[in-house]
Amino acid sequence: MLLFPPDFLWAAATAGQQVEGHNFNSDWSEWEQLPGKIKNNDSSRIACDWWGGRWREDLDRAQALGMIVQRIGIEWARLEPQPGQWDAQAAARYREMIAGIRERGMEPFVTLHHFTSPKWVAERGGFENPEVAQWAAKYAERAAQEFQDLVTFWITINEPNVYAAQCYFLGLWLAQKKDPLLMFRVLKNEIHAHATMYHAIKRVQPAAQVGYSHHWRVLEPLNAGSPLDRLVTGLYTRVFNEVFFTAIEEGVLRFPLGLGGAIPKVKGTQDYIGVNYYYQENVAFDITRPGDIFGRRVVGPDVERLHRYFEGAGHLDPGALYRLLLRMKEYNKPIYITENGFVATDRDDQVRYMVTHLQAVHRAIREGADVRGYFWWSLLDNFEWSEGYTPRFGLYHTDFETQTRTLRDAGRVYEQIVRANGIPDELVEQYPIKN
Ligand code: IFM
Repeated sequence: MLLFPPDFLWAAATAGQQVEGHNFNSDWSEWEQLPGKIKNNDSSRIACDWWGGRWREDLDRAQALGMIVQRIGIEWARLEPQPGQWDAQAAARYREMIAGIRERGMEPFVTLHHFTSPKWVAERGGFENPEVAQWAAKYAERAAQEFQDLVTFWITINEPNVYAAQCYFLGLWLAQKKDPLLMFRVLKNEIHAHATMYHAIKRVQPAAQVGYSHHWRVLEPLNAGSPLDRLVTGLYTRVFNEVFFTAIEEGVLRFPLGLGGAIPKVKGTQDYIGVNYYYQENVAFDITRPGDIFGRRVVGPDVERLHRYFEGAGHLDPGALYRLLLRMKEYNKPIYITENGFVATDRDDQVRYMVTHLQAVHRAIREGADVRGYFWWSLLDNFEWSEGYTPRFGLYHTDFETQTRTLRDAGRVYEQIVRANGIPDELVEQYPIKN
């Protein structure tokens, strides 16, 4: 048995817009109604119906699997539907939900911003507007005042780098702009927003543990012998993986070409490191793509098949997670893997992914990485942004017509691991880690 440390936090994660439904006041809800934005014209109108009360039965399911933590999101758009106007009813419903996590013996991790903002924020320019840092701080302060007796662990912003890239570099979501310089501005505003949220929470609740969830995409040159592939990979790595993280750790904004500079006020604004990791990707130089800073992301032939299930799939590489966790050691902070997961397919890919990636985590812990928790994405199939209901990451299958849930093999295997606080030998033998 590959045992994990005692008190290791096992969890599954969810996010507000993806499970709640009925969230009509967010920028995403408005945007997704435009034709062609979401695959199959799906919408998050009902999603998993948590706002209709189904959070109760799904938290029962999490408890039944033996989870120690439940990660959820709360929606800014519900809590502050107009600037400065706090919705007491929405707050009361979230209180019930968060208390419900505790009542089931689990610890809540609560995300404040998971890609979605109130419409009024979007109308004022959203993260393009530097004032967003002040708006977000007020929201975070109010949320901390409201829920401080129930919540110790806060995640300010989920995957700020993904948000900036999807909306301002790839031009796929919400603002749908393809403008690298604007993406830098948005990243900078997100960095400030995170830091002001951090300080706002700490003022109310000094003992809170506050961090954010960074999406790490391990990027490697398609052809390691090509200087141009290496150059463009370095650029992508810097912008996607490093800028946000080093700003928070070092107080320096390291944009390429010397753009950026010192921002000492944001330094040290994370009590733990939140890691979201899914896969590795290759990057090739491509002269025909100036708008993509001359880069092309390449997906491996081994996972082409998986595109039927999840278009984002790159190379599945548990070794990349292991290397990443070891690299995080130098920051001397607790690490929580706030997301890791894979889609259900017609084979055992989900279980294989889980068991091999957990072996990578175990190996990193054995070699000194202070990993304190692992949160599978996701507890149940939910609304996967512009991919709609096609990719299915759940430990539970969701039938969106009838809202019935069915436990998958991945859920059964996860329960076994969680209850044993380790990976049983037979699973390691069946799914050995290759790198
Ligand atoms: O569903 C998303 C989540 O909202 C953010 N991280 C990646 C997940 C899978 O794509």
